Amino acid sequence: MKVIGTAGHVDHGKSTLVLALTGIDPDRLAEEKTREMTIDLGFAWLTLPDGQAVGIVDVPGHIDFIKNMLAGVGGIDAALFVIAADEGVMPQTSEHLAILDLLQVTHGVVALTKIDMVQHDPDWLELVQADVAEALERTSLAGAPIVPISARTGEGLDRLTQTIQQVLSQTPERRNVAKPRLPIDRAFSVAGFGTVVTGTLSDGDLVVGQEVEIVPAGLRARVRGLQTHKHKLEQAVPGSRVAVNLSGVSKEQVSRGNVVALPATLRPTALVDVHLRMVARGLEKPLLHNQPVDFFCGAAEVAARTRLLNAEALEPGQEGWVQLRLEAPVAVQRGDRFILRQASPSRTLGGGVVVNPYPGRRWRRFRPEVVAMLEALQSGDPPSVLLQALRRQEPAPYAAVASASSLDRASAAQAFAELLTGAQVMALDRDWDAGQIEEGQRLAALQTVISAEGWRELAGRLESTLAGYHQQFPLRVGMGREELKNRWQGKRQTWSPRQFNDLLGQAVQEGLVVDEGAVVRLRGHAARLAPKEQVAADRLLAQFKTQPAMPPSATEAKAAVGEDVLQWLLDSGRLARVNDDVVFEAAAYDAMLQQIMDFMRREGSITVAQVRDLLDTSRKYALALMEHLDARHVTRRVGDARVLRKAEGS
Ligand SMILES: Nc1nc2c(ncn2[C@@H]2O[C@H](COP(=O)(O)OP(=O)(O)OP(=O)(O)O)[C@@H](O)[C@H]2O)c(=O)[nH]1
Ligand SMILES: [Mg+2]
Repeated sequence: MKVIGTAGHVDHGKSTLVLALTGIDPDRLAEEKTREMTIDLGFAWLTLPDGQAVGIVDVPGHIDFIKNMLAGVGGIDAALFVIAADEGVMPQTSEHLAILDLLQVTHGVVALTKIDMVQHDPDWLELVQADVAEALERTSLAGAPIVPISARTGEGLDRLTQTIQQVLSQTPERRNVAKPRLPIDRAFSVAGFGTVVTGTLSDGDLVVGQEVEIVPAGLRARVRGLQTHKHKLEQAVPGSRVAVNLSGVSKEQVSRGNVVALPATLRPTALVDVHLRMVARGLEKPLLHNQPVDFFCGAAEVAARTRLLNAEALEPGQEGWVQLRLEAPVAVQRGDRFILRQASPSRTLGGGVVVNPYPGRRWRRFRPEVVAMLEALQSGDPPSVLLQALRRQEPAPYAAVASASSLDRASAAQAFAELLTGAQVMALDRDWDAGQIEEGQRLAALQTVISAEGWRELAGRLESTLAGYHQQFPLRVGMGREELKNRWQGKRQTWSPRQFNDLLGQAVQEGLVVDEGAVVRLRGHAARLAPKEQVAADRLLAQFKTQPAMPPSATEAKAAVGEDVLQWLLDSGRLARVNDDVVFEAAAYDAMLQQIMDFMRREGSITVAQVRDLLDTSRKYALALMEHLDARHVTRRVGDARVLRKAEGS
């Protein structure tokens, strides 16, 4: 089903035309009859020659009631733009046209009405037509058909209905994503039925008996009955004018601007990121940062303040990114179109599209990354939206990225799968299997998600950090893990140990670095001694080998070869450190450990004295070895003796 909305200057004949086309007088209020002027929205319907029924929303033209006009124009498929031939383009002709343009209403018909008033002057009609065509230029209604008519004589009305039918045949089908939204434009009560709300339904069907939520009022109600064009229905479809009889709420609890939706499908928000286009002309001053404005979206109206994200001020005709802080929550969605106005003097400032209904926080101004994120969101393509959210905080857990993207769960998961397939993102979690992407649960567990670009940057930083370290300490095998983590993550981030391990694991897997356990080095790095140092090192090692169980102390070794060479001997695995001062030659260390283990397996336990005798060493070395094994949880002390820990012994 389709809905058209009238527009045009006060008294130009909108309501009269609706009556002439449909037989229904849209002006239903007593005050409207006495003042001969539309004050609030009126509703009617028309059966086109091809048999399809079309809803009509009739709006007031008077500037004082422009808010009501804005509440009605939200959900229309096409505009019935009414211009009186005798007056031509007038102030609200222009303002309504600007509003339709900002709302991107791209389909419409111009009814050039009251031609009976200008019949004496045929040139005049031609002049006005040219004028109107010019006014439409550079708007979303450029080139719309102009049909001269008279509601009084009936001249041109048939052609007008034909043209409406033709224009509507070109409008896109309403989407149905099973998430019905009915922005309430009227709420009243009917004796014997109770509360009734009306609106133009979008995005899904409403069904009698359904439980619904009124957002942002936060009320639950049940659909007791449905009507479209005064006909009872069991199910209402998107794009139709719907009256919903609600049980469970009173008329006083619901008002224009609230939205009827299925429970928990629409979350209210009081902070929205929007792309704003300013009206082309008619403003004395540019829009400023922190300016009070009125925000109109759907049938809702709420006061707001601007936060200009990429401009000091927005001049007429300019576009920009704006965060709006609303004084009360509203139920809006990404992609919804809105209008910004100032109350006094009454002016339409601009309008555009809600790009991010849940920014969650105040953006800092003039941040390229914020603008990039909003641009991606506007492009509407979920993968780039998700990628932008990831780029802002990577490496990050999947859940954090998905939530920052403001995509719904299913689209985020789908977008992530696409990005993975296209190798634009990586999930570095060691225990993750990309084959299981379907499982939302598994996605939520991912801790280390990064974009391919982000990874390249990190890999580059890892390489330069380690290269610098190797240059500074050529004799060291590599950099300690803790120090590496601090340098690699930088000052702005704190990675969890798990994230660090995941990232390092990726670098190892790619062959960039070698993980030596305590230290990490670039693959190409080999600590090499100068010839003189090599001689000293060889001499020291020979000394260790001649007295393997009672070798020189660390202090003596350091005195003999220097700190760097000693460290190199330790890092390269030629020497093994047992405590601050006790160091063994590596092979000797392994052999002694083996002897101790064999003894314990055979005898059940071992004392320090037994170690001393077994290895033919001194008590100092025996004790150092056993304390070392205790510290490594290989052994456990029981009285004077040591036994193997369970895990080792079994
Ligand atoms: N001569 C002539 N008068 C017309 C025609 N259409 C409307 N009128 C008269 O113009 C006056 C205003 O018509 P309305 O239909 O109330 O105008 P409107 O655009 O709905 O006005 P608002 O809703 O207040 O913006 C009424 O007195 C109508 O009788 C027409 O085709 N010919
Ligand atoms: Mg009217």
